[in-house]
Amino acid sequence: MSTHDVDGLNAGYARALLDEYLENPEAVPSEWRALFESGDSDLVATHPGIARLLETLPANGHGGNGNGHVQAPSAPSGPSAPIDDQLLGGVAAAMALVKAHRTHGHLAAHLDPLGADPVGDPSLEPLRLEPKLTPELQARIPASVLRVAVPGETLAEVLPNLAQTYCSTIAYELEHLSDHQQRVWLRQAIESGRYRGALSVEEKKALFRRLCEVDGMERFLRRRFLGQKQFSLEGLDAMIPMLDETIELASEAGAHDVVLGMAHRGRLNVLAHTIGMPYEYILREFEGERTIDAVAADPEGGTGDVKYHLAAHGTRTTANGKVGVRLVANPSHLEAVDPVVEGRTRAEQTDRSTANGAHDSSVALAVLLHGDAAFAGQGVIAETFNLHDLDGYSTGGTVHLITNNQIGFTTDPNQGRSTRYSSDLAKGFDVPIIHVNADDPEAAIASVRLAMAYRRRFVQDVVIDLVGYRRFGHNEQDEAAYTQPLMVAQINAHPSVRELYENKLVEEGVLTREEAAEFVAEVESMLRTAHDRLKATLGDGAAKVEHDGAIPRATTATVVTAVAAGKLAELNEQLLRTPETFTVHPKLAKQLERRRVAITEGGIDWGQAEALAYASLLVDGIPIRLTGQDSERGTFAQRHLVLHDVHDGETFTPMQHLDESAASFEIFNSPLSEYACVGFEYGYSAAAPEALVLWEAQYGDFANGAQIIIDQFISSALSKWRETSRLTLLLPHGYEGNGPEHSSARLERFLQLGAQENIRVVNCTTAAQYFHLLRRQALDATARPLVVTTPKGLLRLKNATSTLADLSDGEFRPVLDDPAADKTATRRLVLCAGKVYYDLIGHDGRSEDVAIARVEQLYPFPTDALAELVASYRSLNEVLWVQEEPQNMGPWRSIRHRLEECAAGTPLRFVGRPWRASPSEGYPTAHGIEQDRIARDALTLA
Ligand SMILES: Cc1ncc(C[n+]2csc(CCOP(=O)(O)OP(=O)(O)O)c2C)c(N)n1
Repeated sequence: MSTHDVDGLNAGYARALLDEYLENPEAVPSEWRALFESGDSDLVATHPGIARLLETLPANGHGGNGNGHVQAPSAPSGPSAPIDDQLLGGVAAAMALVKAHRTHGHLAAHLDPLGADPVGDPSLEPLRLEPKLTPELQARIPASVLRVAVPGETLAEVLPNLAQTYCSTIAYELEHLSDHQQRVWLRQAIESGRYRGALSVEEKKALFRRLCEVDGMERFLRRRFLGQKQFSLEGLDAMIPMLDETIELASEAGAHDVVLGMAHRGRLNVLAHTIGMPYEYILREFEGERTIDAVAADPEGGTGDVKYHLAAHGTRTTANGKVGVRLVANPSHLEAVDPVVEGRTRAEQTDRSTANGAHDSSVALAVLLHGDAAFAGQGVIAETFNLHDLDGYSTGGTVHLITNNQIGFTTDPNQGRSTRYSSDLAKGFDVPIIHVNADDPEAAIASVRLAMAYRRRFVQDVVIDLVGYRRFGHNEQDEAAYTQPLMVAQINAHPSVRELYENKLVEEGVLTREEAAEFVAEVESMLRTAHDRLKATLGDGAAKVEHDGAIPRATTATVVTAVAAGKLAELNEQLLRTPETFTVHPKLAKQLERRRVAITEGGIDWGQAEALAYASLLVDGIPIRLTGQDSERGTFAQRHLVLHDVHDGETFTPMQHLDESAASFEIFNSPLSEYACVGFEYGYSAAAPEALVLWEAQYGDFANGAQIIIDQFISSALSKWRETSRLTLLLPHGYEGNGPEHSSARLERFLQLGAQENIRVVNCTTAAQYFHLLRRQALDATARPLVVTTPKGLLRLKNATSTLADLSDGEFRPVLDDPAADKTATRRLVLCAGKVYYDLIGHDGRSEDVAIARVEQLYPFPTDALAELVASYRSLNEVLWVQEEPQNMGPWRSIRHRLEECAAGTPLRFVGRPWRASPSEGYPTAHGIEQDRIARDALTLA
């Protein structure tokens, strides 16, 4: 062996070891580790010392064979054979081959039940490597140098096992994970086969029985209710036993709740078999007997929703006790429910009796079932993934199951995504992906076992891509062959998942054909009996669903929102307290100091009123959660509920250190998302009805990024699902010359959505009003979402500040009269809402005899209070509605009929910006001119 050759060996074998070392130092033998750690690794790799070391390698793998060579580090063990160039080169190639299986094995895996050939990859082919890994060479390469956990003494023995592990009906993508511990753990778990262990005979029979139920129900419904939509699961039947296994393992890991989110596909099967809803209940829906439908025409009634959107809750008995399983109500908008499920799960996991909301992710598990087209297409998926490892949002690892039927409605994958797999997005979030062929239910169970073990070990999300097909059209009224004729022909000739599994079990001798037929018949008979029983009670009111379908109304009990002055002063002091060693930024310290003075001298501003509202609620045992972009400080540097030590950056949240705090205060800066973030808070608030949950927009108009959540959950959930919450949206709003995107919170959108007292919409003008509003929102026995526009310039406007007495007396007032008006002399009454009020009262063009009153609550509209206010003016010629927003925006078009009612015949006129396609001027000067015109028009009597 020439020196040159030895150097060649250095570059191959030693470099492979170095690669391994760099990725996972523990995986490399200690002698080599010591060598690599003796200096800079890169240098060591090319250091002539390595060449010299390698020169001392034994002539055979065991070393010390009497030829005088010294035992060298990591001498490969294995069958005796003279070390030669070919073998050493072969070791490097073998390592590359192992790595290729781990990285690209999925490309050669048999994942498609319809039999599409895997594309494969040259790196997986031993004869295409350099040197060629011929069978002879493979037989000479000892397995021990390859660091694999599959069985085999040599590469020749290892390779089939490696291929079986990585390229069969289950495949993995994990090499993109940035955490080497996770990679090593997953490789070990996968290659050892511990999660793919064969099922026992009993387990196999139970799995078969479950598939009979899944398949039996689908076929029964199709036969009996021809053409009714059921969004068949057929082709992905394994999903149900996978959920069984998930729930079982969640319970084993300590969960007492599983929260499920999914779209239409297979939902009826989930209701029956995962939630445990009796067949009768589902069959009743098909018979069209749901009470809520019957009352939809009633003005007091909700609209209800289609059967494959409704929420359900059940209790499952597992080996480790009972587990609550909740299927969250969702709209048609695919994947919109994902962040809602996360928020709900987070609420289940949070102990709101502790000061900062102690979070224990082991007690509940979120499971999201995704469609393959939706997973690749809907942006909310990415937004939701981005929440998964954040302090304020983590739920300890969500199990994502892509129910991949290789089609989206009629759209093929090559039209629906630019990536190879539907799951590819998840790679960017450091999430492992397991692909599994849905025709192999045992592999499907194995994928869940691995996924749940990973989640338990690393508290991280995991994705299972269950690849199957869709036996029928998008729904049962749909002809799939119009658009996918070849696929449909193939599917028609393809046995069902149950049939295939039956064949397998019969072949294995686990089951006889007779037993199998018995199972199938039993399921059929169960369904038939349930349907017959139901038919006997149809039309019998007593058997109907438990509620009458009417929307739960608001109660009329008044809420005390005032807080004793002494108590507020005390809380104010506590909020100004920081640990002795803590140094607040000196400029901020001065601002906070002013809050002390404001208590005695007046000048309580927005931020202080808000803080006092929160503190007073916390000591009364009301938990609070506030999130939004930069909300800890506040976009306009008005809040400062989280302080930062100027010396070490440590944070301190005085709100979490109140003397008598009886509930949690959670506050988090959110990621830059509206859709998922609002969805999350909606979910949290729906699951925590006792808590005040607030989401703040950076500027109000950005809330339209969450429009789907606003439309489909916040405003309509009560009518559709009888679901509501106290979710409060804080939306900065006000025309201050900052252009079209920072002026309007699009109040018109929320007001258009207001009906049947589903939400509350407020645009209030003083710190005290805000204080009372927040307290009312938390304490009102009737929970409803609140949309409140919050100010910008007003945050510091002296006129908008309040005194301690304003907080310790009174309540939130939906209308505010002009305190200085002469009720007899006033000829024009200007009504307005929000910040424009201050532009008007301070304006030099104001004529005498013009009074200015405010409508602080816009929905439900305070008709009685405003009518009374208007009537108190005895000489009115006209009533004006003045708004900053263009005429086609803002409140005008939603409240005009109410204003007319209140004006009771006095002429009503609009003053504001004209109809506009964009909310406001882009130029500050133009803004100033328009603002002035509006004020003059409103205030100048002709
Ligand atoms: C946001 C949204 N856009 C469009 C639709 C209409 N739609 C309903 S199902 C569907 C196809 C979904 O395909 P996939 O995610 O693969 O689920 P599958 O129905 O195949 O199970 C479409 C486009 C919708 N429901 N939601």
